[in-house]
Amino acid sequence: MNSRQLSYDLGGKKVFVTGHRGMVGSAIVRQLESRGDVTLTTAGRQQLDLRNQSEVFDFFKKHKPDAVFVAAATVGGIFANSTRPAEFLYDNIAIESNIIEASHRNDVEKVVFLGSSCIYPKMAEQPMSEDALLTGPLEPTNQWYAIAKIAGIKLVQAYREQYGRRYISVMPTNLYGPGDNFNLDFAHVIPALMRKAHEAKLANASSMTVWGSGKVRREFLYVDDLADAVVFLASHYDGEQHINVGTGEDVTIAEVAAKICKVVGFEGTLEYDASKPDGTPRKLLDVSKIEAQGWSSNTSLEEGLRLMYAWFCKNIEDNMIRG
Ligand code: GFB
Repeated sequence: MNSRQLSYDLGGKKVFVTGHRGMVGSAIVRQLESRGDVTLTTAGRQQLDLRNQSEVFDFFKKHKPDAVFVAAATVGGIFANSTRPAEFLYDNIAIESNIIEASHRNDVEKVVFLGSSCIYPKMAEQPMSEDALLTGPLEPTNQWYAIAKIAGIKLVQAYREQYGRRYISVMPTNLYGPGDNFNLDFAHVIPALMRKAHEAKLANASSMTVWGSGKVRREFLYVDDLADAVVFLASHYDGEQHINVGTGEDVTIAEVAAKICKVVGFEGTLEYDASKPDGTPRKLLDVSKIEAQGWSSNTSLEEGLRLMYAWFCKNIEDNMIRG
């Protein structure tokens, strides 16, 4: 990948990946396993409720990780975000506060906190650079999640400033890939449309529904590319400012819907449901900072969708699809 000098060597370390059953956490686990030189720690929801401070403090005291990836979060697409404001705000503030404070108390050397591109203002100049944070009002459909993630960035900065911790924040663009949530009440646009197209094809339906106008633009990053970036940044980045991770390219929802239908093999028409929200008009990250560090994404949207659909087909047969 890159031969730049390491700022933190993960080799030989005990690494706790929170949220390892989710799409992002499981991709980070795959990435770390492929290195073969770290000892992984994970904990399922039954074993550890990350919203519970005393459980988290006890877990850290017992397991003493050297490095922690904060991939655990209450997440969802535009519908879940706008209908579950309390869960999106409370759960995420509790999870990140507990993990970061527990990391500090137990002298964790490196924390990588993951946020989201929805931290930026709704009308931020595009592409959105890291400096756009807190320069304007948020998109209402995901303001609760965004506020929680902004609090996480500030926690990381505060622990750096007050305690000299080498913790960092990474802001991914919209993600998709194996392990995504296909439950239509929670799903982001790609898994939702993949599932709808698959079911429409099996039912020989003549059309399927796409929410909103189809005209808004989103940038999509394949989750294994994100995991590669996150592990790269853990080793090579130690800045106080959060850092964007994306592809630097965006498409309209209509364009991504057409690509999904092609990969799935659904040839019917798309009907746009204007009663559903569009959300933010455009979300494209400025990725010049991470590219200057020596990292860029390498999975095209077409290739990522093919890989994701192959995973979906295999797992739906085995009844392993969430939702
Ligand atoms: O991916 P998505 O749910 O979230 O929606 P956001 C993206 C766009 O796709 C919106 C449209 O304009 C949706 O109206 N869309 C079309 C659909 N059909 C569908 C469908 O069947 N399901 C869904 N879900 N969307 C989220 C935030 O915003 O992005 C989170 O709510 C987070 O906070 C995440 O930041 C990355 O891109 O609008």
